[in-house]
Amino acid sequence: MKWKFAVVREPGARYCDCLSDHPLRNDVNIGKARRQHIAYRQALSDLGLQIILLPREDSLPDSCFVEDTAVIFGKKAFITRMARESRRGEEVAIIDTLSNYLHIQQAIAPATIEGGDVIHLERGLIAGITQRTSLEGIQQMQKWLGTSVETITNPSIMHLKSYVTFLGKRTILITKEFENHPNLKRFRKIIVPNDEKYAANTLRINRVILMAANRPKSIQLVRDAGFEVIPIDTTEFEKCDGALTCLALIF
Ligand code: CIR
Repeated sequence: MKWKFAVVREPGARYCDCLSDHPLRNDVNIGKARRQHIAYRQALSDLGLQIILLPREDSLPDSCFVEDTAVIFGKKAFITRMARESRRGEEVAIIDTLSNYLHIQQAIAPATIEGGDVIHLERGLIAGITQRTSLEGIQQMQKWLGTSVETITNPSIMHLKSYVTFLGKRTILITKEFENHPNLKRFRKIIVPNDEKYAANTLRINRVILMAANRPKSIQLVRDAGFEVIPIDTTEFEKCDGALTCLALIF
């Protein structure tokens, strides 16, 4: 599957009120966040993706993290129901946009699910049952998308993809604590150093891997494993508990 489009949305006026447990959450620089967002969009565009830039949502602090609003597979999109009240409503503009390209269905309460919990493999998906995603959310998604979905349960984490991402070529980048999970046994694993856990969230655009620029040891490990890596500055998204995949819906 070759990705063609990236839906993105710039941080809005209330970005500094984002949900976050990061120690630097009160130190977010919105001007810098927007500059980093422009560079991110440019990198995706340079890789051949058509950028679909949504208007800012100034009243929704976390609305730049568009990944969480939908899970796309083939010609279908499953619109999620986010766990946190303050994020509900982010999906409205996403539905408007995606319905121009894809068949859409929405999650039904009380299920919750967020795109940050869903790993796309070459065939099928792996989904986390976490603080943000329930088993029922995954079951609804699986029914609509009609593909195989394996699960990894860890109720203490926010999103699975902060710990595991798929790089292609049967390889995953992963933090140590998930290394021995039975549903990940078949993959070649690259383990991020303990002081670079944030690096585990990578964005794969066809054959190229985007990685957080300030995690050099992990970048080197991925390059040594034969992947092309583009480092991207994400400091102002990290402070809001966001990373590279969170900022785009790719299809
Ligand atoms: C949140 O807590 O919901 C946002 N501040 C961060 C969401 C990050 N999204 C992602 O990992 N997919």
